Amino acid sequence: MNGPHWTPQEWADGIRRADRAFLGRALSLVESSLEADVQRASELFAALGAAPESSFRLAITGNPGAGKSTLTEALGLRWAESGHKVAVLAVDPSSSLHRGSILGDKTRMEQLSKHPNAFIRPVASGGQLGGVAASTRAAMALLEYAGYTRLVLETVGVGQNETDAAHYVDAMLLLALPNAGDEVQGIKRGIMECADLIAVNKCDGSLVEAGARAAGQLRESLNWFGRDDGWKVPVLALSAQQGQGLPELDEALERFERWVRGTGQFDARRAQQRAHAWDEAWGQFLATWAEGQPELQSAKAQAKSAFDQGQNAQAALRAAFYPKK
Ligand SMILES: Nc1nc2c(ncn2[C@@H]2O[C@H](COP(=O)(O)OP(=O)(O)OP(=O)(O)O)[C@@H](O)[C@H]2O)c(=O)[nH]1
Ligand SMILES: [Mg+2]
Repeated sequence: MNGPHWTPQEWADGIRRADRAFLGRALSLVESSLEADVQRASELFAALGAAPESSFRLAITGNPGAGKSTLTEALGLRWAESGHKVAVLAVDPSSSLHRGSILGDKTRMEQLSKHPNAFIRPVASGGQLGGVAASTRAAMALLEYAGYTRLVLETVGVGQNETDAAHYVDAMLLLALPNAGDEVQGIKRGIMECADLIAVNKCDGSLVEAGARAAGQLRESLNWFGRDDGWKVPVLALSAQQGQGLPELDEALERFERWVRGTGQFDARRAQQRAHAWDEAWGQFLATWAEGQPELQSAKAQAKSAFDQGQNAQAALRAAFYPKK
């Protein structure tokens, strides 16, 4: 990224006063995998110091078209009006193909994006199936340095690693639809298991009754997932578009936040996330480092050719890296 030549200190100051130009560029910086950008990003984080971890982070998941963006805008406006500083990271599946593309019409969050207390950022899913970009953690940290207190991650409701979002947030909200029970909705077991709250959206017009039925079915199927932490996952009926059920959902989220903080679960989850982040960073660092080690690379090539000739991969690697004297 050919950003202006701000010093790391200038970057850091700009971000701390939530200057949108600095913040926008910093978010692009952490998305970039160019060596020069990775270097600049690490200098920036060094200048910023320890992460404040000062926000409450919510992921909204659900099948395509469930109303995630509509709900994000409605909830976001509510929070922004009440004085919260709200930041939205909307994972945009298309932007892995068209880097830097702006959000499609329906995900633009027209009103929220104009609110002085809100900041909306499309992020590329980077081709990851779970729809959470690898740079999400760094992006969230930047938003916290800038003073945002509520972070919403709108995920892509497709793919095998949908539950990945749990590595990044304090609460998972699943959006379902009125038409049927969970099997018919195609909600996967993993997603049901990690949802802290469920809302059946589009409970308006002719769908009010069907919505109530779907909520009942979802409540019943939750009985199959014995959560042992004591939190009873609420299932609410909602119309993100009309606003019915929105205050109740907001209240349930607050109740969850009090519960998660009060029971120590919050700290435990963040600790797990930090451990996950460390493993991820170490793995990436190691892989990049190994690329630059000729001896490693030649042993690896030797192992690979044994593997290609039918040897077991572990056996081939061990033979190449720990040759018997
Ligand atoms: N009737 C009704 N329609 C809704 C409601 N919420 C969203 N919609 C409509 O459903 C469609 C999809 O809404 P989005 O908010 O874009 O859904 P999404 O889950 O963000 O979709 P993707 O990001 O593409 O996965 C839009 O046409 C919305 O206007 C609702 O509460 N009631
Ligand atoms: Mg959307």
